[in-house]
Amino acid sequence: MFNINNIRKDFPILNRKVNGKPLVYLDNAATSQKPQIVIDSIVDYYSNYNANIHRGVHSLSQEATDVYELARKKIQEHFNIKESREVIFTSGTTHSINIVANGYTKILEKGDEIIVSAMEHHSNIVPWQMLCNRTGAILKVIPMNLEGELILSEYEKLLSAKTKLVFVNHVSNALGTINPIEEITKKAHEFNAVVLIDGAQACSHIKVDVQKLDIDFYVTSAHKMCGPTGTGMLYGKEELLNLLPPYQGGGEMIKEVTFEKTTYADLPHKFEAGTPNISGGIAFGVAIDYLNTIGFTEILKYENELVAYATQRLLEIEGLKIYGTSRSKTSVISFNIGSIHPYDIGTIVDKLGIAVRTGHHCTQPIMEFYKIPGTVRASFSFYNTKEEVDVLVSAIKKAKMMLQ
Ligand code: 7TS
Repeated sequence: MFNINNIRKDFPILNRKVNGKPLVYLDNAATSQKPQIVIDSIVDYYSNYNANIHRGVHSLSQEATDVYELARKKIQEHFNIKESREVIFTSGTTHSINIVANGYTKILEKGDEIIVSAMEHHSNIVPWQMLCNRTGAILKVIPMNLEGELILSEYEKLLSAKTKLVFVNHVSNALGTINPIEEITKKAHEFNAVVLIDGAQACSHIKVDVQKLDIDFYVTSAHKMCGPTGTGMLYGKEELLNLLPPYQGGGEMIKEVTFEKTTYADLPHKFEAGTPNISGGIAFGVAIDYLNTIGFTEILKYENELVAYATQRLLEIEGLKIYGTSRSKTSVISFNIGSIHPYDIGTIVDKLGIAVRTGHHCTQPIMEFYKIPGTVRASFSFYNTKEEVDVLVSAIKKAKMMLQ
């Protein structure tokens, strides 16, 4: 049973005050808070079995390796990934995307086309622009409508035999739109294009089955899923990962090294050079267990109710405009009030203990589309409450009075 009071007790930070007021944390799209069980798993690793992995004959190293590899298994099962070697530990979504973008340097040819969507985070735009610069490939953009939905008829027009790669986020961090990734993938596959889905904003709300959706690459960050920063995942179908050269050279990614020639290790180690974030990987697995114990059906149901309530309450404020009104959306509400600068609203509500993000949210093309400098973004998690929404709404009313 979903019990909000018990859930909140799992997160020690939710008890603290900020600027003398109880913390109301509504910046979950930037990073989620961490339950005690995840924090404990990091302390436990460093207190009890800290050792380097995959290399020691000694017991401590074996133990650390086993727990780390168990975390890989948990990730594999959670995303219904066929083989554990298709799970690459990375430092996060940005790192995962860069591994793939770098890998396609030798595969793409001049004139090949790459499609991204109009609502990508900069980390799902810039690496592909850099790839285009290296290869002479051309970047095309799926446009969106005013509600913040991708225009799929335009996407279909962009697809052709020249399309090699398609990159779309599962959920937009600035608008909350849930994109129809199954349909996008199916259409791309009709042209033999490879699809990468940026799941950074989706994985804390939606359980993803990469085999059912037939996704080629799926990337995410642990820190958005109640896990620690500095850890993430690159999932890729084995045959695609095998085509890519390693991203970094170093220890643990080799089979044999001589001064004449190096041969590379098999998956997943080919992409995991050097000592990884061991405690981070372990805690990522614990975070996934934690989310599954609460249950994704329960999480989504609760969050949908919360966001519906927050939307209704925020719209009581005269002049408040929400950006991102797709029928299919999750826990993000981006808004402005008249010509008041979002930064000013963010600063005033912070004095009242409320954490929201203001600015362009690393999605400048979206801001350009709406012709605005930025938005105030309240992003919700399953540990937020309707009472916190009420605190936000009164704080914003107060800010509006002060700023108008
Ligand atoms: N893709 C999306 C959709 C994101 O929302 C983010 C981070 C990233 C990629 C990059 O993730 P990282 O873990 O590698 O940094 N988004 C945000 C945000 O909305 N506010 O702060 C970070």
